[in-house]
Amino acid sequence: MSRALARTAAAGAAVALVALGAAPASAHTTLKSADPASNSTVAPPSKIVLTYADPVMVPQVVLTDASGGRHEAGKAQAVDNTVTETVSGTLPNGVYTVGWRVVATDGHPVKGSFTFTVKGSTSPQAQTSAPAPGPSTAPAAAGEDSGGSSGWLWIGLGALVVALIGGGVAWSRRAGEG
Ligand SMILES: [Cu+2]
Repeated sequence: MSRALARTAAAGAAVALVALGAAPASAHTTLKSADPASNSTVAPPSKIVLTYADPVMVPQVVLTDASGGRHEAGKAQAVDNTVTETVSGTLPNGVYTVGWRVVATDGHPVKGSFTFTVKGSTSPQAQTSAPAPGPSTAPAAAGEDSGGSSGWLWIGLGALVVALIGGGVAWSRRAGEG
């Protein structure tokens, strides 16, 4: 078996496992599409639109930049299967994380997050100084890390983790109040 074929087979097995694991015993709703789409690069959006497989209620959407700054304007609105969150102002270029939470008609809360990138914005960067401090913010200039992509990946993952933790805390607080 060729190496490529083996890799394909392994990937296929992994996908099958994931599909099996993700197959819901009860049908919670799922996010079908988003605008801006996950991992897309877009001009500054005026709103975030999330479309679910089922009608949803009690929507919560948090839009954070890489520094943790918030960019949503007002509360998210749910109409049938669609949740809309207005974006505050014009987003500067950068990577943004959308964290969302909804309650489906079966009463089960569902949440998730994704990122998108804003490019071609005329809005000045809010912060051009150092990114959020961390133990390894400065990768060695001439290290074995030949490409910048893995650095960006880590920054993105870090931002995602921060957003998830922040969102989780905010949501659990709100849940506690309610
Ligand atoms: Cu459910």
